[in-house]
Amino acid sequence: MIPMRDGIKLETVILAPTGAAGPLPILLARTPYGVPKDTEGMVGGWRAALAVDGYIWVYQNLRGRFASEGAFVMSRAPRDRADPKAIDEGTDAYDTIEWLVHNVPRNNGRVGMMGASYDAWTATMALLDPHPALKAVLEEASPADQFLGDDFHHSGAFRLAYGFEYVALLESNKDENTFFKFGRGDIYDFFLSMGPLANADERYFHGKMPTWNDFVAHPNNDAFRQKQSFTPYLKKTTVPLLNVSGFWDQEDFYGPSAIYETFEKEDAEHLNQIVIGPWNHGGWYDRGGHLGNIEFGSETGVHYNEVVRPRWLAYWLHGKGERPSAEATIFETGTNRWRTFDKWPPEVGVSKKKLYLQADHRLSFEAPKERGAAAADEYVSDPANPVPFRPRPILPLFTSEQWPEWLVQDQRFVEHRPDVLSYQTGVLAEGVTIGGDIVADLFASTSGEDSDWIVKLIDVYPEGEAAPPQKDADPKARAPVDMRGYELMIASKVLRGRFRESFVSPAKIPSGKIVRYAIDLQCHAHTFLPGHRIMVQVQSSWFPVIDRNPQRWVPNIFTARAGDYVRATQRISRSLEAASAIVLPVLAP
Ligand code: PG9
Repeated sequence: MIPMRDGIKLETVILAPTGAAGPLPILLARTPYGVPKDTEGMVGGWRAALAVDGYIWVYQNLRGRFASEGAFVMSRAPRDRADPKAIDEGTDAYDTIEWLVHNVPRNNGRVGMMGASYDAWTATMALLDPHPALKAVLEEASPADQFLGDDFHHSGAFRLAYGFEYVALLESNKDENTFFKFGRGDIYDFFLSMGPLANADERYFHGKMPTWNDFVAHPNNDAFRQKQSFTPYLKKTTVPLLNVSGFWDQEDFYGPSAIYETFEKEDAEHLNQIVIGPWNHGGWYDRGGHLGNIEFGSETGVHYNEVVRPRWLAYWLHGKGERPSAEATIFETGTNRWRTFDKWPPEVGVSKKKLYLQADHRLSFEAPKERGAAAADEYVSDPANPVPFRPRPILPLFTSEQWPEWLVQDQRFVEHRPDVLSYQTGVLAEGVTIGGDIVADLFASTSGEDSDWIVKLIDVYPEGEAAPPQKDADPKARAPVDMRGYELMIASKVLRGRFRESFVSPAKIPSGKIVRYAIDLQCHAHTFLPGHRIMVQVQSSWFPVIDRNPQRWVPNIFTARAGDYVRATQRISRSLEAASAIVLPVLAP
């Protein structure tokens, strides 16, 4: 139980190797999920690669979790510096490091903080006031902004299924992680029959979940939310920082890129670097040869676990080896190769090319020729029948294998719904490689007063005859998957229309008017191979990963009533004057 400056004690476990030749550095992880209960959980699996160099492992429960004293506060905002008694995750990290370097026998005075997701967030928060002994921070999928792009909201749209399950997981019981009991097999059905969002609290949470109460009280990016996003506080790092991310991270893909970008503004000493692999949330811990049905041609997780991470830590914490120099280490999917860039997103050799939505559900690099309001495609978005985000039944997120792989799900399952528009290029004669930020430039109107716009960039695999079954196939190898016609999402994002101009002050959409929306689909590095097609899908619901937009104007969707959820007719424009397109960062071959 390590004491903090305000007397609160935090439950901490320390595991030091016996027989080490000399003093060792400390690797500290601070977690809300409970410290490991056995030594296997502390040093086994991917950690074995680090045992070669040797580290003292330290795991600590955050305030108010398990035996740690004090109160747990989800995404605790940085403290008020005018208050000398105030604490935050930065001070708790500082006080822990201070105690460790003075009390743990045979440590070498160097501490690294690391971990994934929430643990990565606490590691990054340690940069608020880094202890002098903090010599490396390795954040793997840290969230950076819970309103703009990480777990709880995407561009202001609420991530219903995740927010609901996560709040129940962490705030039902201090002493354990509690999985919400849905009492049925399909959460699409559960959330749809729950009705308006207000029923979540009325029926299940009864005002007892602080984070749910905050969702309701702060539906916009107000001062409370901005305070939780730490990018405004973190300007320059004096501690080497490796940001690690996965292109198909279903929880915190926004965070690492945002943190990296924040510190890049002032990084003359080249301390801030980024790695992005073809992973889901935590996928780098696995072997990483494939994600769902998508093969990567090599074991990308093994490469990261056995080469990239150990070398980076060994240099900064043991003073061993050469200083890892790559600014950005990025796995380009499609061609399936690791690449390094001097800058991420790259600027040299990149041209922003618009891929336009055209008549007959085509997509092409030429601007459309048609003019006028008739050059549009229409669908009805009905909150009573929202588009599922993956094929039903949709199982509870945290206790099934569906959630970690939903972003690589074949999108054919929705292609023929009348409320999903799909546009595609012809078969590509040459590959198209993209690297960097993808943005949808959407011109759309709605008969409603608010609307969600979801845009997906998809790689469509070639059709053709099935490969004959392999006679001498290794029975232990993964069975080959028929990938003909597979529709793989490369990037996807929602924009809640009310936030089109400001995330702070939402505004009604003028009904029936064409409005221009910039939808940030974040970054990717990918080659659409010859023989493939590029596809864009547009839709207005993604349920229940995103809550339903009522489509009638209400000041706060968390308090909308059943009658506020109305059908709306959506028109996606593809005229010369209002040319909807997806803007791709095309890399020179
Ligand atoms: N994505 C999880 C999380 C991080 C931070 C806040 C809330 C949720 C996690 O995997 O830890």
